[in-house]
Amino acid sequence: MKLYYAPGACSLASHIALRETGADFDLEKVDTGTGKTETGAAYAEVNPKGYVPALKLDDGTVLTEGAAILQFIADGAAANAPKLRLAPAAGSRDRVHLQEHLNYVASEIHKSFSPFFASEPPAKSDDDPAFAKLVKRLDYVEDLLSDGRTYLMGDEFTVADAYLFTVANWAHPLGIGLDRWPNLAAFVERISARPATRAAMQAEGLIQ
Ligand SMILES: N[C@@H](CCC(=O)N[C@@H](CS)C(=O)NCC(=O)O)C(=O)O
Repeated sequence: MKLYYAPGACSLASHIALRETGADFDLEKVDTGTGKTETGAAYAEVNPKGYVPALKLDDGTVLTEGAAILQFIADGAAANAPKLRLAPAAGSRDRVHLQEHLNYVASEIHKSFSPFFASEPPAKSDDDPAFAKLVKRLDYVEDLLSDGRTYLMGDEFTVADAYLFTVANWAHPLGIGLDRWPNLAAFVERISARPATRAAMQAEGLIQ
């Protein structure tokens, strides 16, 4: 299987999850600006949506949408994946809670960060509506983590943590201090110290 990614983009969550499972996979870097992959291939032929991540399976099937890919990885991308419990069992109530987290990270946090990557980003000030929205979305996870839980779902690391880490970590390159969200800041530190996270970030050239 092959993960199409862009360094530090939301595809990092899928990359971390793959490394958590010990799955055998290849990486292909995508320049979403030019639409070309590092081998010179037209990325639109892999994923007509044009964005990362995409996961191409050995039978040629291409999976898209980070939240779906993460659950695929948790459910069985490697033989030992189900044992690792990176997602609660499909059909369980907890699985729905995981999907709530994945969807919240995708549609509320991830997309609230997006305007800050634009060539003319909004002001990082509480008076700015885009920034105020991001603050509100991060306030929610700060509150959730304030009960002392280690991970979004409690004591067990899941693929939702890989995704929340990936997007919350964007605060650093964007110059948005996480000091006002101390529980989230500690969460980001915790996930960044995991061997799979470090290995994925090293492979993407984000850390030494
Ligand atoms: N709905 C998609 C969104 C993925 C997405 O926003 N990918 C960004 C990187 S974080 C991207 O490739 N942007 C380039 C583009 O949209 O052309 C998902 O959840 O996987």
